[in-house]
Amino acid sequence: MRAMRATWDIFCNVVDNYGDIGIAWRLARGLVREHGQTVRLWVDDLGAFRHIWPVIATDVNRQICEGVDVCAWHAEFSAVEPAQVVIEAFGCKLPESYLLSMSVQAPPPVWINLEYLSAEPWVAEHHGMPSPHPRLPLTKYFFFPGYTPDTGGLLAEADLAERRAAFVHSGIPAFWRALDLEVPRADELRVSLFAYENPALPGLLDAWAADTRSVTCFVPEGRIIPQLAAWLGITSLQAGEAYRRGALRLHILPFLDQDTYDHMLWACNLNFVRGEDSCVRAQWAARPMVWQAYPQQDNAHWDKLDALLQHYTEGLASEAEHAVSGLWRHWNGMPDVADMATCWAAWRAQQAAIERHATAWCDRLGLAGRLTGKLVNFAENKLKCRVFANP
Ligand code: TRH
Repeated sequence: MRAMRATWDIFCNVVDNYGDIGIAWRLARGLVREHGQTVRLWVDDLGAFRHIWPVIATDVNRQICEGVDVCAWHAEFSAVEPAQVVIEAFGCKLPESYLLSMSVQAPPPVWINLEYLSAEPWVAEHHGMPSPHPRLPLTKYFFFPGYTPDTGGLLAEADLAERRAAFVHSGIPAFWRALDLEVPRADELRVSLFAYENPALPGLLDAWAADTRSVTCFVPEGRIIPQLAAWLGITSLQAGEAYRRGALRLHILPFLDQDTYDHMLWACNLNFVRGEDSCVRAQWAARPMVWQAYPQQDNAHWDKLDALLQHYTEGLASEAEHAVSGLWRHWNGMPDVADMATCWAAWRAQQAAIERHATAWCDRLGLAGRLTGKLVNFAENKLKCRVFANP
């Protein structure tokens, strides 16, 4: 059934890094392309946006990109008529004047706070909960992405599996050649590394350098670069450079656009990812992965990590389960874990089982449902109720 065509305003305040805009952009594109919605995306940091989507101009107030009306969100917010559905991404505060305009609309817009993804059990209980505004006649709903059908599901395009299968079937050699890199040798392990600063990094690089088979690691430019340079004993590193230490070859890449980054995840044998969006993309890549959770105060992210690990390792035999958990936990600085050399050796010994599991996990992920479609249904149901209440 075709969804009702509605207007949407998505507000994205870039707090840190690329996850906020990465997710908001994926959602905006999906709403337009797959659900025929009319979308305005308000972004307060077009520079961060341009990093993941290089055609974005940073010096204009409005631009159409992939059918999305991309608007610069300035502190001085000019009056605009609110859309029928308003998404505040990750609890960003809507401009006061916009909120007031929302409150005098009849019917009022459907107002949704899109929350961060977590595999923790409380997510399902809170998904869809209303919160009336203390002063204005408005209600905000909390929409929680998640890994089970009773949550908001996960971001994924309808044709994602099909595109990935076609790429894996015939696109991988061309992908490496386009980056000016050789096609992998039969016993070589290709790894992508996207990470925050991490005290566990030198141990991991040492383990790779000491591996009995070749390990090639690709690092898009970012926060981990100074630590890599220090490990290499040099003062700086730039995209295009390559180094060899023992079995390890390191390639520094430019930061890729969001779609090319997907190809990287599909082309590698193992992906180190971080935060939220790259974590989900790595799961959809059906390749083994190691997740670095976004560090939070008092190590609150450890609960998030354990919650995902619990889901993710379901169905793995105990040795493979220990190998995955050990590497993830060590990478996230958790206590009572073996040293990195031991964790890496355990992972290597279980690699084949972990690879099979990554494919099975990807097939299971679909059970949670796709976030964009669930959000459209949620908004559509609320809109229908409002139309009937305000004939
Ligand atoms: O950049 P992040 O660390 O973003 C984080 C998280 O979302 C975290 O949960 C949030 O609280 C914090 O920001 C504020 O990691 P994340 O979520 O993986 O986002 C990275 C985005 O960058 C994702 O959309 C993929 C994209 N990307 C590229 O487009 N090209 C690249 O080369 C790489 C490495 C990533």
